Amino acid sequence: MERLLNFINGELVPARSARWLDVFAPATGTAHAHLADSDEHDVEAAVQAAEKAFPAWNALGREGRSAAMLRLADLIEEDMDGFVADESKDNGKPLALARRVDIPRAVANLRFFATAILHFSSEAHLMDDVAVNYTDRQPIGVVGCISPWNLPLYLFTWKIAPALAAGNCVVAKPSEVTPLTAYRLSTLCNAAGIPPGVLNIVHGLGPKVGAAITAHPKIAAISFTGGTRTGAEIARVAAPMFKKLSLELGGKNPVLVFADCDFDLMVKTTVRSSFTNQGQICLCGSRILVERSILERFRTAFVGQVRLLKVGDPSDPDQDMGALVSKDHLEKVLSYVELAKSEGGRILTGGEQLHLAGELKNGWYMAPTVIEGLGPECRTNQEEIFGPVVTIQPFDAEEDALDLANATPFGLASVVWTTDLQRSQRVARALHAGIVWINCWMLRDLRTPFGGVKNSGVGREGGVEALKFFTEAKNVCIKL
Ligand code: TXE
Repeated sequence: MERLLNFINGELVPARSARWLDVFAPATGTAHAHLADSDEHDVEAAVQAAEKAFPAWNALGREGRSAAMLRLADLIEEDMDGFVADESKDNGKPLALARRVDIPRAVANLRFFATAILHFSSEAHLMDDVAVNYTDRQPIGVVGCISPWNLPLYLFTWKIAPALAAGNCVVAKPSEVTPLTAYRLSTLCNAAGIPPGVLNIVHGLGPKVGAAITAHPKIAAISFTGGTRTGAEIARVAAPMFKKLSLELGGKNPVLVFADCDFDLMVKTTVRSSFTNQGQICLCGSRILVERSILERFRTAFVGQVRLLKVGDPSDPDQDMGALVSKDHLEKVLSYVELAKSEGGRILTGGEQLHLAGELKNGWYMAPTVIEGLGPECRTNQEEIFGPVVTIQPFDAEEDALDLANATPFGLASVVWTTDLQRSQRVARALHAGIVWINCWMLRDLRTPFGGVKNSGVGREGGVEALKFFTEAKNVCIKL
């Protein structure tokens, strides 16, 4: 079985403990690789390598760093088939989705920040003829990037790219559930001309490697995407050390459907926003709020289309959905279906594990699930499920829709379906969310601020926000 090694100081090395973890293929439920089971000693080696590499990487200047990152993007693109196959195998997502979204987006992340840094500039504040202030934005030094399993290479590169472009050296930890593509990327770094120690990838468990990165006194900033509980733990440890923190956490995103919407486009897109990547995207809409006058029409059309979704072999281009990421996660999602039933919910379709045949018989598949009949206060409508499960709730007036939409501790994304321009603006302003999509979903411009409010996180990623996060602003005042 393939051994996935750490990448420290430009070298592929096993964990110092010489221990290994199993990595599973969700499609078949079988182990397909062994992963370095690292700990604080490996993190320490990575931090030392990063500290040593920092002055030269910074001195390379934005053009030099940009060139190396662009070469890395090219090398990933040249190996597109390999990356796509690995991402699908490791995560259980359809191969076609990895080819259409995950890997091209990872390439785009690297190219975007490699070129954004060339245009990044800072402010000057003139005090009439008394003095001039300018803002000097310097890289922080050594930074930590911790990423989750749902969009593995996409979110890994979304963090390391701005960090590296801004001149930092990185100690990164991909999810232990889906480490394969970050490992594949590490095998290309030397050929891309990224100097040893600039990007270090330490594999292993969150409570060991992630916790060691969080607590390390020489890692001055942490960018994290993952569960809200983990985010709170990272903040608990890092805040008293006064680290910079960017936390992109969970969501319980509402989809507001008004009667005046473009009905067919709305239904088609809502099927996508509910079940893309088996519902395992923090931006998926999981609470569908429908104006009562079209409730029946919506229910019939939506459930009808959901029943047509094909769940099966991720490598078969005919399938719409693959497997859930792990056995534990499947069990967690199924337990929410039981909870929904006990809370009085009616399962309109799905609700069960799917047992496929042959090689796939032990894979972790689940039918797309639609639930109705639950109020806003129940746990099903309050907690992040992060799987192929959505609920439908009716509303009468616009204010009721907003009350329902804002009635959770989360505030990441929301979707509004209406052709009334005034209403769309009003509702967008009143939603407690970091991102509002009007008559669309997942339309992403990498320049825009990305992140959530309330328990969905702290800080914003994307564009200039990310470059600002990965630099420290120093004001220099010169008396004229
Ligand atoms: O996430 P974790 P998990 C949500 C989703 C999911 C739940 C748990 O609801 O069911 O979170 O998923 C590392 N210190 N999202 O368990 O544990 C971990 O190794 C430092 C939403 O996979 O938060 C991994 O690299 N790091 C989400 C990363 O944190 C720690 C995407 C995320 O893992 C750590 C994924 C610790 N103590 C899950 N413990 C989104 N919003 O996109 C774990 N990690």
